[in-house]
Amino acid sequence: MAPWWHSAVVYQIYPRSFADSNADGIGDLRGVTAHLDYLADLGIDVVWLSPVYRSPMEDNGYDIADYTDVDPMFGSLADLDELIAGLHARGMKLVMDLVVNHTSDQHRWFQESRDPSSPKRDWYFWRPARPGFEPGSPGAEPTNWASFFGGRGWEYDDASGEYYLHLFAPGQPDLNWENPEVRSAVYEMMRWWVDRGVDGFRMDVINLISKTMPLTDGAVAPGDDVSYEVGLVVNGPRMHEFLKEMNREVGLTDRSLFSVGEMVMVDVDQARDYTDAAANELTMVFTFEHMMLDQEPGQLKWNHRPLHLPELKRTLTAWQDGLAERGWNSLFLENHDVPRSVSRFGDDSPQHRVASAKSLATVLHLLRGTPYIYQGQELGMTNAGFTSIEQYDDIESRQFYLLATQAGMDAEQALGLLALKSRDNARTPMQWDASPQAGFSAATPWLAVNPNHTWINVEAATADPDSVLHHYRRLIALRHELEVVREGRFDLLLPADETLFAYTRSLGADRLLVVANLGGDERGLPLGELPSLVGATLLLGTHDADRPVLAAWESRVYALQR
Ligand code: ISL
Ligand code: CA
Repeated sequence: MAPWWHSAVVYQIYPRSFADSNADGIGDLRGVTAHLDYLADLGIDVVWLSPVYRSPMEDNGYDIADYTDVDPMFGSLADLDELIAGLHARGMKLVMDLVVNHTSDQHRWFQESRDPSSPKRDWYFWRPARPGFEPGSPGAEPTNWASFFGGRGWEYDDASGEYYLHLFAPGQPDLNWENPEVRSAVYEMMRWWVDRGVDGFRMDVINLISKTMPLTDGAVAPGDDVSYEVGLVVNGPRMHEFLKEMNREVGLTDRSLFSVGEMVMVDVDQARDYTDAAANELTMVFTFEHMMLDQEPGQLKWNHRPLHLPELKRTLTAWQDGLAERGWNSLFLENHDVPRSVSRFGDDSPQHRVASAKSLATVLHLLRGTPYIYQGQELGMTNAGFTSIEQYDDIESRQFYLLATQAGMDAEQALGLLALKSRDNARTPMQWDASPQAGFSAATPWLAVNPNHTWINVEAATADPDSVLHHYRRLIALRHELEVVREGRFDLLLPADETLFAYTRSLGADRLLVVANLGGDERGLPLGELPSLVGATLLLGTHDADRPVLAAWESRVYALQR
């Protein structure tokens, strides 16, 4: 029998932006619990909750100071128990964010580790300065590794004269997974959550936990930012060993728990090894190859270039094919780190927003794998539209602006790139209704609501049978109803076409055709290059007409005659 997550649809909640129950301008757990019927009506099976743990919030909770407590900003453990009960009562599951590549520098493990004589010194990567360099002087970092957020990956600690490694912000020191005490402390914490009722984990940057020992320079001159070399920083030699151990020690497979590994810079073959059921590691990985197609190859996301549709199709197809026999895919176009898909890959103008959001959803949700919806995506929420640096909150965005302008980029250009790529595009408050703060909060929110909430919101979308929201509801229902959507074979059609995305899914005698016009001009249906539509039934479409022409951003799903 297929594992339960083969029919599941996941909804990601970024709690600080979802719903504020106590009018302090910040979303919280009771806010989530208040909206569970909305998620159940949509057809959601699993909620992935971004971090709510105690945290100084340097990286909005991805810097954890206490793994077994809720930050007062979000509520209490009792509130979390209530959320779990509310989800379970509606047949939904809860997946917690597990951030164990690093902790916060406020975590007591790290506080103890600061003392060189502490038994926890080795729980993190403390290293002396590069030989021949004065500790703390330019270029003295132990290796040339960079931080994912820009700048150096090492922070100098005056008190002990050594550096600690942080692949993200200085407030996010990397845990040393080579140390078995670290691993057992993490597994114990995971068991604690499972015993509390959670149904699985989304594992933050999990393929960074094994680094190649000893830590050495990457293949660029010291002082240059190292490219994240596979095997050195990413996908290190003990990854499979650590994941198998975690699975066994926490009982992930035994208890049929959900485990999705967020993995940067992983390829299809590696992903298959991580998610092969026989390996007992992860149920699926969450990867980014398709999210990097609108940046210059080998460069940072700020080196923007337009998406070329055939490349997106080629990448998605490689993952569909590569994880067909063994392994399992995650399907997503949005999370809390990337821009809104309708602004990025669709057309968020009033004329095309609804159709393009629906058609992007269609081509994604009918692939094979587990679809993820990021809060507000089901409304066709758009990028933030910020125009000044003060409007941004995100640590990565602010760091980029600072470093880029220091390096001579003019402010206009930096702001233009932020408007395209900042993580805050995804983090503006959820738009519930047309009221002044979008029904998110009775106070001024921590990040501004998008002015377009007056027409893009849950209340309006619920009332409109042609809304993006109702289209998502239908896509989810198709997955629940049709085995061909869950398990069918994927075949891409028209690979070189620059605006049409078309494919079939086949299982036994059942066959679906998905065809979408991902462009702003009307397109003829190339009937000669598609399977015959004679006797086909239209299961779902974005437009009323059943003509041999696709309108701008129109998509259709047909059940084909055998
Ligand atoms: O956000 C990114 C680039 O804009 C990614 O490189 C991101 O840092 C990477 O996908 C890892 O993300 C995860 O870990 C980070 C955290 O900031 C992200 O929010 C989280 O999703 C560090 O914990
Ligand atoms: Ca609140």
